[in-house]
Amino acid sequence: MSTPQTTTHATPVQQVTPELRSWSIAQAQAGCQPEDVVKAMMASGWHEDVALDAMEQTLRNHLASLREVVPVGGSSGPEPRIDDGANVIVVDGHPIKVVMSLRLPRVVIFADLLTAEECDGLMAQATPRLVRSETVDTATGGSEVHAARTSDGMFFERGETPLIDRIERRIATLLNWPLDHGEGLQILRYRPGAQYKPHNDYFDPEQPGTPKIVERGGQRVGTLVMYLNTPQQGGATVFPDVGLEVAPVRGSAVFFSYDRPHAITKTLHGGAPVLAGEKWVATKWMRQGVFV
Ligand code: PD2
Ligand code: ZN
Repeated sequence: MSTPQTTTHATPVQQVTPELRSWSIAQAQAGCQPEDVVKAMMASGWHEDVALDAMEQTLRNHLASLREVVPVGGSSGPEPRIDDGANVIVVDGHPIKVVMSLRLPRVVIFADLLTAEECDGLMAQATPRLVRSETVDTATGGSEVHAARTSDGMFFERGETPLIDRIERRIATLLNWPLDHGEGLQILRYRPGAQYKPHNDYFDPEQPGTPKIVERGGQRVGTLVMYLNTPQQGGATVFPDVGLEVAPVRGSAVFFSYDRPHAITKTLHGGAPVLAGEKWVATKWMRQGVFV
């Protein structure tokens, strides 16, 4: 490892520079033992006691800053009832299989959330309205076409058609989150080569456009991506922080939630490039409050 140098070797006063601070946090996040980091600092000319103090102070400040990122809307968010070991959840007579669940990031994968007819119906209703996807621009609160997202998409109004209304009610029951806290369904179509680079679905509190975006319904607290077809090759939904890849299979879905708008939720995710065939998804984002 290459350690940021001390400001001087000549005087006993050594400064903990911002560069050194971010370097030691990065080492800790990469799984390095604090004593190895201190050893590397000493090899670069740091006195042992100064290196230990710097390490302790940096990590203490970093942990305190994480505590300040408060959960939105209390501690509970959208969550399926599976803590009793349920392998299948029946919603209005429709059996949905639980395939996998992970605690951090909070991810649950479902199979048979949608029927083949429902997938076909959503694609057919969306097709005439597909346009090149835009990404929310948190700098301004508006949206813009972005190279990170090379799909075509559209939004339905909540409850826009009987099919959409039925699916939205099923999702609300499955995830125990009120219907009116959900954004309208978004449909995306990826052609071969299209992808959605890794991003977070919550709105970055540091961005100037975020207060305007969250005026409507508050922060996002959960995402459900439903697969409407099975691409021939590629197109997994990926979670790079934990090396998870969810294969897109028609009718199945991946749910993930984030109780605060922060990287500690480990919900960074993306849509890997589609290698052959098309990929169609429907996304439901859930807000902290009523989304009108
Ligand atoms: O299509 C996907 O797999 C995907 C990946 C990341 C969708 C979204 N994000 C999304 O709709 O937010
Ligand atoms: Zn996303």
